[in-house]
Amino acid sequence: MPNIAIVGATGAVGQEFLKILAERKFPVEELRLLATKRSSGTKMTWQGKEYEVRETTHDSFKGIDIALFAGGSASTEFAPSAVKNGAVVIDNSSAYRMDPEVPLIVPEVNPEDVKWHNGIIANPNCSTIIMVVALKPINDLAGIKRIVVSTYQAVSGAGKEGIAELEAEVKAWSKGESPYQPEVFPYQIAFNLIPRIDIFQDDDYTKEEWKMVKETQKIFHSDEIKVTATCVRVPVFRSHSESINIETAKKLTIAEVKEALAKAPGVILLDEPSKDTYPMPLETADRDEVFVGRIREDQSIENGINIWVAGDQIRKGAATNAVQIAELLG
Ligand code: 2RA
Repeated sequence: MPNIAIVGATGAVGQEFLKILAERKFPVEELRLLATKRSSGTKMTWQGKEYEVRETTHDSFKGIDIALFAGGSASTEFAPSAVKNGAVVIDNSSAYRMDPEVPLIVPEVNPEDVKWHNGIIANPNCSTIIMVVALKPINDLAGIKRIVVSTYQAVSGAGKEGIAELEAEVKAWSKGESPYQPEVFPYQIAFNLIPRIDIFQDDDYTKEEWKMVKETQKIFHSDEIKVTATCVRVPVFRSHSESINIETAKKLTIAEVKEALAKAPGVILLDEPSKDTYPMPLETADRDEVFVGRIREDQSIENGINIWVAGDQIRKGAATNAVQIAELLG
C-alpha cells in the first residue's frame, strides 16, 4: 500500500482529500499531513486515528509514494523535492498545468495521459474540470468547434477563508451590523456578483478565464477547439455552475445529446423542464458527479447546443479528481 502525504492538509481541499480517501477506500500505508508553519501542531483525525500536522519542508517526503498538493505556493516550493524523493505529485495548483512535461488529467476525459508523467501530474482548475466532464460525450459524438461559457463560481473556490467571508457578511447583514470589510474578495460577495476571479491579464480577461481556454484545449488535445469564457463569483457556498454554449462540427439532435450524457461516466442528467428539474448548486454540493440540464438547441446557429452544468467545486473540481488520478496510478 502506498505512503501518502497531503500538503495543505488543514485547508478546504486538504480536508476534502482526507474525506475522499476514506470514502473511496483508497489504500493508505502511512499518512503524512503537512501544512504551513502556522498550522503545524494542529491535530486532525482520520479513520479514527489522530494525526499531528507537520510543517512542510524539503525533507518531508522521504518514503512517500504519492503526494497530494492542495494548491497555493507550496507546489512550486516543495513539489520538486517530493519528486526528487521518489513521490508522484498530484498538484491542485495552477503552477504546472500548462507545462508540456506535465499531464493535465480529468479521469473521465483523458486517463491515458497518466502514462507519460515525469513525477508531477496536474489537477485542472475546478471550473475546467466541471465543464470538460460534461463536454466529453458531446465532443466524442460530434467534434466541438467552439465553446462560449459563463461561470457562476462558489466562494469555496477561494478556500475556507472564502466560505467564512460569505458567512460573516450574511451574519453581519442579518444583525443589521455595519458592512463586513471584505478581505478575501475585492468587494462584498453576499447579495452580490463579482465578475473577476483571479487576476486581470493584459488583454483584460482574467487568469481564471484564460485557464478555461488553455486547460480545455490541453485536456482534449486540440488547439482547434475555440473557447471564450466569462468567470463570475457568486454568493453560493460550494458548487460551481456554468452556462455553456457549444458549436459542433456535426449536427446533433437534443435526444442524442441527452442519451450520450445519461450514459457518460461521472455525469447525472437532470433535465425535466415540465417537472421544474434542473441542476442547482444547493443540490449538487457534496456530490462527486457533474450534473447537466437545460439542454436546448441553439437556434441562432447551424449546429449549436446550450447546456447548464453544476458540480461541487471542492470535490469533483479539486479533491475527488485528484484522488481519481491517484487511482489511475494503480
Ligand atoms: C476559484 N478556480 O473558483 C478557483 C479555484 N480553483 O476561485
